[in-house]
Amino acid sequence: KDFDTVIRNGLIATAAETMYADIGIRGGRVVALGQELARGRDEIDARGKLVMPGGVDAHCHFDQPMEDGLRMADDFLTGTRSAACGGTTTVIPFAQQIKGQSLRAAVEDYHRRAGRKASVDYAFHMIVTDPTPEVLREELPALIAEGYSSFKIYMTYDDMKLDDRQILRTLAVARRHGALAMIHAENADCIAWLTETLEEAGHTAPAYHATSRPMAIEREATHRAITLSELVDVPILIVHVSGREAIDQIRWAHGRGLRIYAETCPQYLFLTADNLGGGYEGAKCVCSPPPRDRANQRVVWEGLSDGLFTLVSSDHAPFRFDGPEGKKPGGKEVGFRHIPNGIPGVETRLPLLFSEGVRTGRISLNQFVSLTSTNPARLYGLHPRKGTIAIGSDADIAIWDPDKEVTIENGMLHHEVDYTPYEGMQVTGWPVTTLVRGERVWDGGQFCAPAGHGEFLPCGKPEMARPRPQDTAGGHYVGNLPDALAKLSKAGGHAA
Ligand code: DUC
Ligand code: ZN
Ligand code: ZN
Ligand code: ZN
Repeated sequence: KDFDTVIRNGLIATAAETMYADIGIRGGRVVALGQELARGRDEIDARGKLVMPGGVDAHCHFDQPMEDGLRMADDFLTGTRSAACGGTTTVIPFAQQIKGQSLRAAVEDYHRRAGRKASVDYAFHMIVTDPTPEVLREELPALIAEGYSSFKIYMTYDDMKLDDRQILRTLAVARRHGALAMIHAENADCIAWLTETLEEAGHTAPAYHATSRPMAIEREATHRAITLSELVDVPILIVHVSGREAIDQIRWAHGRGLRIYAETCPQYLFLTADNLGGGYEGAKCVCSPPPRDRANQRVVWEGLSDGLFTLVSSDHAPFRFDGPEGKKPGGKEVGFRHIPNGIPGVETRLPLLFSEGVRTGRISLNQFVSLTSTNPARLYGLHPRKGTIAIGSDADIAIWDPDKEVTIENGMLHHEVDYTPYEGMQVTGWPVTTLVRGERVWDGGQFCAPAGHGEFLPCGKPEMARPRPQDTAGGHYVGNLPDALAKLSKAGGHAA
């Protein structure tokens, strides 16, 4: 009945509750929540602190080789280190299929990349770029069943995009086998035409990246993705939603009762297209879709507070600015077409959202936990092991000093990128201790994870990926019950 660790006197916030309680941890799990718990071998005094489930960053890129030989600065060692120091205890990066490659070979490749390097737990989303009959019939269903229950589909980028028919076929597999499809919604042909038109006019500076990807092309692709999802009758997640027009499409879909989930990222709350201007330094904020303007930032904040968005992820895509393989390759300024798309942010995601979201009252503390931890865990089949503080859940916990004032500087961050887009921003509130399965990985300003502490997490088939109930009359439909109940009712032969 003794504890390995007891966290005492903190204010615990989950997606559903806020309570004063102590947390007893044994064997890496939460085994007691209560008052005046017995002493643990290790005691953490959280008086005056906030105790929250560790963040689940369900969209980040580590060690993903790019088309033109570009390399990411963060691998699973430095990427997960940065996550841990920012209060994130689970990450879900991508295993990208290269066209011509089998999906399984891609997954195996990324397991090798992860090796024993991770300090926080991790799962994988697949990226399906080559949905051959073999992939759709054999590999994808098998991999979904083995714990890779989500995948991303691109509507743009020549080396990754699927056409609408390929998307429909792939979504049909998601529906049949219970996976969640994530869609990058931008119209590839519009981008290609705008890019060549800008280049012909000699406009190649980073600022034109935003000009080449206006909101209309995200709006169109978002609407098309919704339509494809409706045809197949399967929920989808629209990733990295940047502003009003895409949000309007998603609200329209919700009005029709469609299960369209939406993700946004800090860049759409804290950056604008102006950050891409002012010379080549603007390359530091080149990501896709591009940041919009202040009015769009406000609409994204509204979508967070009113529940339009299911989750906030970093979309950490770690390219250096200087150096041979980054945004300014070999010190050379390149046209916007050649600037790798993506910005770092796995460590700053939670503090930025806490400071500008919770402290200003735009979202509640419980919404903060939902958006950054509980919902992503649910969406990807990791709940209740991850994403909450409850008896039996992994002791993945971030202890925050809610009043700590921090000026963000790249030097204090733990990624390998040589800049942060948020340099100089002032935030209030920062995680001071992070535990992964009960072990300290970040404490006293030090990264302190035991080497290779992070484990691979097979994901269950997410409840949220199920199609809408077709017939709820008479209560015969069990598809909407939580997994455990559905299993019970099957086993007991008592399904209504
Ligand atoms: N999409 C992502 O999800 N990440 C980086 C670049 C992109 O286009
Ligand atoms: Zn199946
Ligand atoms: Zn994307
Ligand atoms: Zn991404």
